[in-house]
Amino acid sequence: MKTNMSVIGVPMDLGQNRRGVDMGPSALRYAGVIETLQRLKYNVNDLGDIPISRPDNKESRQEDNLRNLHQVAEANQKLAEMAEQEIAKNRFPLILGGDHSIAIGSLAGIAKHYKNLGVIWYDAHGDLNCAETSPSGNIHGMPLAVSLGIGHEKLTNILDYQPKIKPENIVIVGARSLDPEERELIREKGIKVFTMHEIDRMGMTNVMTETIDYLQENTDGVHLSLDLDGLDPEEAPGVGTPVLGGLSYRESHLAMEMLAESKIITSAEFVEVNPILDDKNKTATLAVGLVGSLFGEKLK
Ligand code: HAR
Ligand code: MN
Ligand code: MN
Ligand code: MN
Repeated sequence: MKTNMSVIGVPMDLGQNRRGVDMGPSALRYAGVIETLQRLKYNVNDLGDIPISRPDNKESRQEDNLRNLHQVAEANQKLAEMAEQEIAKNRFPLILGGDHSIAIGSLAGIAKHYKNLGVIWYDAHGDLNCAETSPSGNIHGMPLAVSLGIGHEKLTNILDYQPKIKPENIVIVGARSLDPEERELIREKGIKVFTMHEIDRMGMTNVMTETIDYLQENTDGVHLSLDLDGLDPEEAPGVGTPVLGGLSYRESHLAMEMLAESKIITSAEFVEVNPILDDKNKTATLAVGLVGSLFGEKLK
């Protein structure tokens, strides 16, 4: 991994309807994310937070089943430009959310630099909806579909190219809440998914070994998009859409450590930390522990 790193905070909560996730970047900084990276000898440039425009009351109502479309698109445009620039400077982009709709901008900026960007989507959800299939109208349930070129033009065409990624370069880990049409899309596109069922049966070691082997073969970089709701809500309670039966702290540490060893990760984001719903910053603290493992923290 590169020694030079740029941290970008994205205090976004408009991709869903629970306030508080906009404070995710602060909670992660408070929990010591920057100090952790510095201790691991990274040269860290904290670029601060991207400004997010608040919608006025009229605009905030759901339109075309895409809540806050304009503000979400605008923020993701800024994020895409910034992520793109940091990679151009040969710096590793580490993005702190914010709700998961920010993966639209991260991937738009990052994928520009790769022919075959791989993506590990560590999440309870598939985030493969579009306006036509979404049960909620929340854009944080759509970023993976958007990156495949499926969805509203304002989202799919950020930085004027699409799709950002190919279905065969995606691995979803931790899925346990997939909507019917998301399952169909997964089948149709042949997206690799390790649901909780497979993780229970195979164990995390085998899951990550397969994930790493699979992505190493055909990709020229791998983005880790880690949604904290991939973990079990008992260990990560500070998330807006908790789903029982998730990945443990230990399994997640192991996954991060295996990724560190493999050296395949070229960009990353940690999203959906909501300090308002949290228990004394437990979830942000856990997330910072995972950041440490991903970037090479060792026990001995
Ligand atoms: N699938 C549901 C929807 O589209 C729930 C999505 C919840 N999403 C996240 N992101 N927290 O993973 O509304
Ligand atoms: Mn998600
Ligand atoms: Mn999720
Ligand atoms: Mn560890």
